[in-house]
Amino acid sequence: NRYHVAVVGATGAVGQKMIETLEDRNLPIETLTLLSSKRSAGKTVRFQNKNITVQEATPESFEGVDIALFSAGGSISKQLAPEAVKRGAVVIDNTSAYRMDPDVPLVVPEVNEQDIEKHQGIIANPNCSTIQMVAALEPLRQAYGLSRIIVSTYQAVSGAGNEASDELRQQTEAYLKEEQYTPEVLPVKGDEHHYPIAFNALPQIDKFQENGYTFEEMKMINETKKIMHAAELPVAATCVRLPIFTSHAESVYIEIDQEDVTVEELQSKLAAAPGITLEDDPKHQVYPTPLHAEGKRDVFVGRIRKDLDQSNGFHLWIVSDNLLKGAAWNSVQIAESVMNHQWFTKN
Ligand code: 11C
Repeated sequence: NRYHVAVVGATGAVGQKMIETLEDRNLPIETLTLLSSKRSAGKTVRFQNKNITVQEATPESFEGVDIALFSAGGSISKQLAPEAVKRGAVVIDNTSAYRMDPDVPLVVPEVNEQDIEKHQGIIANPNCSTIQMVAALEPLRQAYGLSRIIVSTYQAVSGAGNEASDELRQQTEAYLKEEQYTPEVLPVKGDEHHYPIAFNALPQIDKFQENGYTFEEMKMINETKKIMHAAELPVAATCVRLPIFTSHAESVYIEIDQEDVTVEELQSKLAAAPGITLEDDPKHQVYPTPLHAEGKRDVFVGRIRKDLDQSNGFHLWIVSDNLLKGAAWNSVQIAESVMNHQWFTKN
């Protein structure tokens, strides 16, 4: 079987990585349709040695499409994902539009691939900072149970799109030349105040909610519970943007359901887990960093320590490329899984 695949948001930071990942994985793609807003339509993109012209996304764009990968913002997904489904496509949506919808599976293949089977046309791809955390914690949850998660993130600007990466580059140059600059994008486009990101740390990712948490923090909390099927699991998050172009890092504290588990046991579970690379050798200063994770598909884990006071508590450092496992690669993994499903190949 060969498939007709569409990418919506083809010129964005994640869309570009989706196209590269589809090519790298050499999927059975008969035709690739690249879609965007009117503004970006007309650009050309290389795929499998051919130039493909990006077209404006309309409901009719999805005629004959088998799988549509969406990453063009929540409002585009709200508007066009149902149109794609109506025309027979399976939508893999990388926005927050449908993630908490009870009829939409929210999937990290290493954790809950089987949820894909319950889809009704749309499968949601979680938020980047959620994906890398649950991928790393699931092997430990399987082995020892999990009774608490407290996470602080160190997130890259590319999570906020190409505009935010451009802002970091320009501000850094201006700062070093001692020139004036006016922040316009971060922390959140459209919010009243903007703060410099160059040489700074911003404890706000996405908009503040009524409860004082940001939407990014609430995504990490709510999505983790949904993906792990653990509505009662206590999760707390603090999300911080740093002047890093690519890869999110996370300091994660967990409590497991068992006492007397050793760091070495956790390390061996993670070393054997799919999609995880253990980089944890403090004697030789081995641990993951965002720069080193950039361009790689795995989730990297290091700095595993037992809490000094809480006998079932551990600290971990989790790093992954936010545009790959956090977005494009996880979406393509879901697409591969869909292609391998009996119900899909028969259609
Ligand atoms: C960030 N995590 O780093 C966000 C980007 O819900 O898919 C991902 C937004 C989303 O700004």
